[in-house]
Amino acid sequence: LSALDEHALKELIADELGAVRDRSLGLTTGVLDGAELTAQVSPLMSPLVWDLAHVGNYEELWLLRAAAGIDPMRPEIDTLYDAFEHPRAERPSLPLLPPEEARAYISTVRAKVLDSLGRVRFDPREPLTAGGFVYGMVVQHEHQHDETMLATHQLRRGAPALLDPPGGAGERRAPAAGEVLVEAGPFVMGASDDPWAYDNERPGHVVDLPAYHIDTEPVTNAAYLAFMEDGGYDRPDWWTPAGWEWRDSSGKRAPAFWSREGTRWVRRRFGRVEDVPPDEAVQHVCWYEADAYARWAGKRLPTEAEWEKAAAWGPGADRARRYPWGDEYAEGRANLGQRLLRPSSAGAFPDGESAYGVRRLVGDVWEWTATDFHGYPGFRSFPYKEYSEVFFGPDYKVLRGGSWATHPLAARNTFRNWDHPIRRQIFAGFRCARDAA
Ligand code: AVJ
Ligand code: FE
Repeated sequence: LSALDEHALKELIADELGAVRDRSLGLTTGVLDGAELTAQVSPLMSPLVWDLAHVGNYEELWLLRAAAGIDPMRPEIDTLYDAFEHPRAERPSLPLLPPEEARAYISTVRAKVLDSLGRVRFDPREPLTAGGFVYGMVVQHEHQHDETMLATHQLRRGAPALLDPPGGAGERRAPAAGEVLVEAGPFVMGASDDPWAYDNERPGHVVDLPAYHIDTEPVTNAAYLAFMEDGGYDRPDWWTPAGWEWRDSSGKRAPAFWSREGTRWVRRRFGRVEDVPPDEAVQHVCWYEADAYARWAGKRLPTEAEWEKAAAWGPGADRARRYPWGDEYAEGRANLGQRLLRPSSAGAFPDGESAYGVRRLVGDVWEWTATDFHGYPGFRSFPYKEYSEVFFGPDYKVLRGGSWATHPLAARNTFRNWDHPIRRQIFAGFRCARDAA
């Protein structure tokens, strides 16, 4: 990105805006009828028609009003699509634009954005547009909502609406050895010169870590099942007090969407019921479950610094990589971008391993870390506090790496996601770490 001149960058932006819109429409249009788009499948989620108009309204605010100085198109609807004015549970009772109107609104916004793109100057002294930042922010935002819409699809009941894409995971080799040692020493955490990095990834700063071991692959369903069968949910010593309380009050004893059929474990995935695949990365577990598993295994969750060093650094490295395998995104190195509708299995994507030999860090499942969500030293909110700053504190745990549903533009070694430790609807799993003796 940094290497592109303004003209080439604008062509890339126009292409990426088109690609993300195709994706959003593919999750909403022609796959579900108007009633289903307007319905709420869970109080945790918005009606899909809210997400659809919200991405267009966000685009209007940032690309038409802020970047291009164009007057509001429909200021009266701003309040409906402001995520802070209306929590998700309230959204179905708002006078939302019906599906046809929502599509018309977002496509009008888009036409005006493409029309004004050529006139907006990417002034290096103007942080909003430097390097095309605000356009990158809007593209990433829509991809993030597409992932949220996939979580809504997964929660929904009824006949399957989404098809598994053709192609599959590609080559699978023997899983890498159980864990690797990451030697003690400093690395550069976060981003300083990535023009599309979010505020919470900045600034890049040196972090010095003691040596640790980290799992080479995410924890599989088979391994998680071994924890369950060993009384994982019945022994308080493996759980934190808050985790044990969650286990009591929720009554959960298996990952979300799993159920027992005779002697087999099956799972519901986008409306289809199938055997739980043993080698696939476990997903739909909350932080408390991941943390209890790690203690059962004699390990712990990695801190987010440990996760990022394992992904971005390497023996003898003097700079961080953008992805585990190198600086450029390359198709086939990771299970990203909805190329599958599920995580891959241990041994898949061997060419995506990091310099330390750690696999499937990016893609497959978001990985819970031990770390609460906070700003890095020298953090400055940009361009608005409600993207990340208002979430800093002990209520949210950081997740890293992106899932199979995350687009490559919103998945990089420095990218940070966060959620409450009880949440299971996101595509999250984990891997373990331990101190080196
Ligand atoms: C970064 C995934 C926690 O969905 O709440 C979307 C992303 N921010 N719109 C969220 C986001 C504003 C955010 N997460
Ligand atoms: Fe949003």
